[in-house]
Amino acid sequence: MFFPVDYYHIYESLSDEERMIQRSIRQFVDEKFLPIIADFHARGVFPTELIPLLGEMGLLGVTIPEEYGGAGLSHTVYGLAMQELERGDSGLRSFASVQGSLVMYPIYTYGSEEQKRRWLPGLASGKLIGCFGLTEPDHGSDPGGMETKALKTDGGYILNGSKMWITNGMLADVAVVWAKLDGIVRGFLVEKERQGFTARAVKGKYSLRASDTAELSFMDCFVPEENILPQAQGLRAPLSCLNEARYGIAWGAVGAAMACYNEALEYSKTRTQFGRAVASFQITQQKLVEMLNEITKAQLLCRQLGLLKDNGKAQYYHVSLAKRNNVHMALDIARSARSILAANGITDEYQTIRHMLNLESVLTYEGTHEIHTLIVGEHITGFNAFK
Ligand code: TGC
Ligand code: FAD
Repeated sequence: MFFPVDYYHIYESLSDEERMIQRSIRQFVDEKFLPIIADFHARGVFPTELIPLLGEMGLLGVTIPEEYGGAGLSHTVYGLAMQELERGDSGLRSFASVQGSLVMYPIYTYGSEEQKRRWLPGLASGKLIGCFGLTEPDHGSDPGGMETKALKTDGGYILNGSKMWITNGMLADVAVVWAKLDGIVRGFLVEKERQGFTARAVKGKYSLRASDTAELSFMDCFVPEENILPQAQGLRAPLSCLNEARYGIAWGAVGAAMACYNEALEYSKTRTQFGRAVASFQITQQKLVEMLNEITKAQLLCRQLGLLKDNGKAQYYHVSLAKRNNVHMALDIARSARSILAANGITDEYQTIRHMLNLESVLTYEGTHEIHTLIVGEHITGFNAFK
């Protein structure tokens, strides 16, 4: 049973509609997702049967206009949605954030009218699945060094190269692939059946087990002229998509932290040692208060970031600060919660260790903790410390 964590009544400042959406996603996670996640996590697969439901609830492309099948809602609603989904599992939020922010957003922002009409409604309903290929085996934090190349040919382009760690890569009907054409980063829509395009599952993950992760390879893969994203020119285009997804992660991580805090709090009240509830020991209380303290600060950060974004004032460095803070805080909370659950906390009878392991990936993807430090560091000092 999840008891909403809202020590400062932050969510009371939401509109009735926003609170209603928050409640309905919370209910979906409690009723449809939490009962099955331990099994999917153990088997290392994503629960694909929930995808149509995610579509029906408007969780795929929350901010994409309704005329293209999206929900046409605010960034604040998008954030709340990601928070509720990640309270279930980071893999569930990953699915929705890749589909919405990394596939639908670039098609909507950089695509032709035909591309938008062809892809967005199907992606919004979950009938089609997409993935986003930026990272390569040898280029993670430094995507500008990518080696995947596109060569102009009659009627289209030939792609060669590979992409690594791609969420939804095995499931995807279409991949948004970033490659250099004449030295400039461009985006291409590659359908799964294209000759020369293969996807191979990444095995052996201890983190984000209930998420599909793949390596994509392109060997003389032809894509027609109409598959290039006409408005996407340069590294700025994929980085702008990351801003959208990082924003959702900043909210999502708070959901994972709330799940861990809630579980540790409830456990500590019923678990007794030395004839007393472990919640009655000062050190346990200190851990719980630290958790609540950090969650409350992160909630305030999200709320304000959402308002900035809805008012068109959020900059990429605002997003980086929130992603950096909230994911790090969530991982700390997961570890601290696990210590309260002690031995029981290492099993899948409790959610905490699953969140803890997932958050190791979340700390790394969408820009590592260090990269976000340097993004904010460059903004406040004016010195670029990347290279
Ligand atoms: P740099 O020279 O700084 O910038 C190149 C051009 O891009 C502009 N720019 C941005 N534009 C929009 N949003 C941003 N956040 C931007 N950051 C920079 C910049 O102004 C410039 O524009 P122009 O017009 O002058 O050319 O680029 P750099 O090569 O020095 O790299 C900068 C750096 C390190 C910050 C960047 O590359 C970076 O963020 N690295 C981290 C890579 C990353 O986050 N990868 C994520 C892959 S996708 C993923 O992980 C999905 S997980 C999904 C899930 O499962 O949930
Ligand atoms: P590296 O870049 O090799 O970094 C290694 C270490 O060096 C890190 O600690 C890093 O912070 C540090 N470092 C690097 N450069 C600097 C510097 N200049 N200063 C200081 N420290 C530095 N990518 C996609 O394109 N699409 C996806 O859908 C996707 N999904 C993912 C799903 C999962 C489960 C995971 C784990 C990753 C996913 N990624 C995806 C890839 C992810 O974005 C990269 O892993 C991430 O950007 C880091 O790259 P890397 O792992 O190659 O680390």
